Amino acid sequence: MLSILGIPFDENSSFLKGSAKAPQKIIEAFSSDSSNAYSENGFNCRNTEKIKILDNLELPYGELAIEKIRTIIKEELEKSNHVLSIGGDHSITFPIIEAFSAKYDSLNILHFDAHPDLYDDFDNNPFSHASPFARIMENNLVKRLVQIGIRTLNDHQIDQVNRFGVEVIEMKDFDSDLVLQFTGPVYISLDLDGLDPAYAPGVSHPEPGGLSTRNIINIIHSLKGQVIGGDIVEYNPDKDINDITATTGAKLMKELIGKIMKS
Ligand SMILES: [Mn+2]
Repeated sequence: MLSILGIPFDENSSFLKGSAKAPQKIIEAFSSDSSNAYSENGFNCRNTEKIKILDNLELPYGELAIEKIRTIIKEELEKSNHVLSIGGDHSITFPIIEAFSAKYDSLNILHFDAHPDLYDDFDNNPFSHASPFARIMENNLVKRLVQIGIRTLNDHQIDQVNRFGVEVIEMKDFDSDLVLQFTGPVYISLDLDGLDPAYAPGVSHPEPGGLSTRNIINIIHSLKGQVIGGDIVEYNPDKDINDITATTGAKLMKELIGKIMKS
């Protein structure tokens, strides 16, 4: 069983709010009759015996929200084997990974993003959406972090990459024939701004020169390893054009579900 959980939370966004409105829009696009329910690897994503769409999480303010996300994901992982979270800003990934690492040993993270999100501290907020992977790595929650699509490294973040041994595949070095191999469970964290803004204009921090939708789908399809969960974050409906980004988020949601359920 895989549970889909909307996490409408954007308190830790540093520049623009709006991603709290994302889960409803992406799940609407996912459920829309404009497309059928199948992932490209042949899984019926609307099979209600295997896929459960939960009500969006209702969250308190501040650090209590982080605690609640961790608790709910832990509870859900006890009931279902897999959880796919729809954010929200990227700060949700830290408490989610705390919950996953309690269940899964030797966890790997595959992280698509324009940004490494490794700031030790951003605007005096350790839970900033610019910092979740610093919190994950300093707490030794995963054995391997691979980042793809990165095109915003600064000196501080290069220091953090080296400090934590992060494997960064920068956009300038990206090879579209890339095939990734992992030992042990893989969690996929997908920030929609990893895509080029041409494919996903509805984000708070658009960074031109990014991945195509097909690049990401090919990496997910060709990945060798067991994918056990993931998240799709940072969609900002206020910045979208004709729901392009919601539709793209829903497509990637299907491909992630297909990969999880068939891997
Ligand atoms: Mn980003």
